Amino acid sequence: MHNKLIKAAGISLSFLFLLACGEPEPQAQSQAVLSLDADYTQPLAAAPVAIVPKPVSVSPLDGEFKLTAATQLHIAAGAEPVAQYLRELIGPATGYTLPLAQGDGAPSVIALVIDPAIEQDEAYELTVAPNKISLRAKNIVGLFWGVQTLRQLLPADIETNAPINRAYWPVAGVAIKDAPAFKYRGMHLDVSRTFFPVWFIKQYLDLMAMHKLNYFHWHLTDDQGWRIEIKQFPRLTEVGAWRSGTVVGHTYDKTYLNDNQQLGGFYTQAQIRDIVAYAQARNITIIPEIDVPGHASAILKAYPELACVEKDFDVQQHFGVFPEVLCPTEETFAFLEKVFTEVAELFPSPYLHVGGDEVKTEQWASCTYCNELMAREGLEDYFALQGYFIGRVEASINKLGRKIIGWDEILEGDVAPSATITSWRGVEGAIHAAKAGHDAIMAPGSHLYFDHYQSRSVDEPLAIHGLTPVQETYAFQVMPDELKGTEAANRILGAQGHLWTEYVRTPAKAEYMILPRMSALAEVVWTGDEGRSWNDFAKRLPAMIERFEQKGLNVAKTVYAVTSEVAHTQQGFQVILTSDMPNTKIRYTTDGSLPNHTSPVYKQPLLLKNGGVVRARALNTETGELYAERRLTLVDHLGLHASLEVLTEADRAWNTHPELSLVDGVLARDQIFQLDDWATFNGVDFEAIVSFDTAQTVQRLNLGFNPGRFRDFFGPTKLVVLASDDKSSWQPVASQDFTNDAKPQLGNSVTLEFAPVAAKYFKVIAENRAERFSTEKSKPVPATLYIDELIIQ
Ligand code: TNX
Repeated sequence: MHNKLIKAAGISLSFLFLLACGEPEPQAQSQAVLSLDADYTQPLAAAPVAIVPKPVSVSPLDGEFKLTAATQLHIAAGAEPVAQYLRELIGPATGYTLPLAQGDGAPSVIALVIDPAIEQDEAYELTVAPNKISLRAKNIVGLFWGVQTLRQLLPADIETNAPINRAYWPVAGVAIKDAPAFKYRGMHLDVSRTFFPVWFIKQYLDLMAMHKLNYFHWHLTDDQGWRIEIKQFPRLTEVGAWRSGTVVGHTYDKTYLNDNQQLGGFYTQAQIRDIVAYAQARNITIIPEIDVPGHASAILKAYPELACVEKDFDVQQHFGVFPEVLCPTEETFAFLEKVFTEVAELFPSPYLHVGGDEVKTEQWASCTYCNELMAREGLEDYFALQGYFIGRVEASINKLGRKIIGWDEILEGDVAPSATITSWRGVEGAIHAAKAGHDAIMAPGSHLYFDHYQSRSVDEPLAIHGLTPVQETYAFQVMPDELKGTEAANRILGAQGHLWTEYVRTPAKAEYMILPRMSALAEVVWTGDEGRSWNDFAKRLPAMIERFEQKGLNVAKTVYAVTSEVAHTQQGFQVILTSDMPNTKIRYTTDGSLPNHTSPVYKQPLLLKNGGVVRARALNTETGELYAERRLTLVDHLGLHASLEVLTEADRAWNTHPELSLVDGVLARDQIFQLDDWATFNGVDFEAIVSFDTAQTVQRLNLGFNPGRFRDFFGPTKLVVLASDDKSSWQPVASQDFTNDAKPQLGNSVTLEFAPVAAKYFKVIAENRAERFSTEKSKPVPATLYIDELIIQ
């Protein structure tokens, strides 16, 4: 029981940075800080070179280039669009127009050169000398990425839209050579669950361009709304783009609230053409996704004749996986062919995404037509029917001269090798696909889903579930070891980050979820598996965050979240606090108060003899900013000195050792909801035996059942405790009914207090309600009981 190491940090990288735990020296960073304080009459120092994603090589050169109103552009034939982009990029802040160079002798020139000597696609070379910035690439794609690098060499306030009157804009002398590690570098956005306006999509594309990301996977249709105008089927948007309410809070919470507000929207074909052109000007290919045959509620509300069953379909008002599925009839395939024909006219992408994820087959099972079709086609199961469905859609799309991409589920249906796979359920889908001759895109939820929480801070806004800190995204290895050096390695095209938007209801929150995880992703796919290191990235990241803020974006600072390791030893709880960022100190308290600028600075592991509350925040030593807290509630109780045997069946999918986590002294009820911290019981009671070496006196039990600030779960209906000295005859000690629990009365835990009883063995029973009503499934399901800690006192 002693020296139990409790993994409270959940971040594998954190140990690497223990050395930084002392009091770090403030980094000497002279970067162009905050335009608000800048004195524009004084010459500004050039920004230190801090490029994200990290280029292949960066060599400092003497001197600096001064960008002024007199700077002229030398533009290679064909490079005009890049020149135009550069002008638009720097125009608002500088007011400069960058006229064309007249002859060779101009004193201040930016040259955009097409150089056939540079062989690799998308590669570029950038040299900054006092009189000339020279950017060379094989083609305009490389030039465009080079402009993104040049942009990051300029002072951060180049990103503002307001004009800044400055004598010149300095660029540090440097020679950069660069090329991407992977050719597919993507970001996904779900506009069905939340509809985002055109300006936001353009901003998303701008951010992608800044990060040298080149594929935008646009998730345009789902159960909660159809978002693309299709001329032949107007009801898709007249009816399918609107829902008459949205769940308030999380779908899986115990009470279902709905805002009853009509909500929706869609992109007209004109808007889509405009967005496609905008993306093209940024070297971004937009891959539209029309998700079939599942996630079809919005389609079926508009055209119920495409369903296998008769039902009053609706555009869904909450989130989850629904049984609504398209029926594999000729009518459906003809419909989809027409839809994809219009989609293909709008999007020049070589790929069209057909979805294929999370298909429920119950509506197929109840349909005579489907079963006859299966018999006729020799389809053995519903996976095969799904394969048949995707195969038919693929044939239509191939006729349009395009290739399909599908989520990894489509592999289960024997899909043709010409399909590319987006591997979201881990990396195995991609490995399997690559070996079977498919191209594949890495998209594992574990590292690349930006709808997950980014830190354990209780202050994190509601997220769907999961924990994917920036560090975790950064650590993602695109090329699996087992494929390295094999033929199949060529099939791994790259990777993409995802923003599903069930719980991302505003542009500001979307910005928060992607920034700066998008920066970490960029380095994963551009810099590649070799040649990048967190320590190095962490030094460059503050400059990137500064650029986002200059743009007025809502950036998450969760990368500054303090991480922790807790061990319980003979002396008490030992707490190690870590910051993964170099420009920080950690300030902490143990008196329950929120740390402020005068709280103690963390220097060495803390020892809390009898437990207590540790609240810690990182302090940015450059800006003075204090970030969101890491809170640890540690309780020393008899359970830490006992062994625990769980008698009922725990769901061990996420937490393999509930016997340990239930008595580790670390409470999870005041953090984000993270499944691995909780013992989980589906449709069964929690029943456990606590065994002591010698008899102990017990008079109080407490069980936490409700996670975090933004979730609301059912607690146990009853607590029962029995005692025994031989583990066979049990004496009742106490019991209490909590059937009518409510969060405001109970808080996040239930407590049972009783007259002291001494015994070697205690049996604890927390009764679970038999069922709860599932909003997702619209019917009662077995209730789940979560318990973070069994506090025994
Ligand atoms: C699974 S990823 C889904 C989406 C959800 C997402 C939430 C995939 C192909 N399907 O419908 O939005 O999880 O993280």
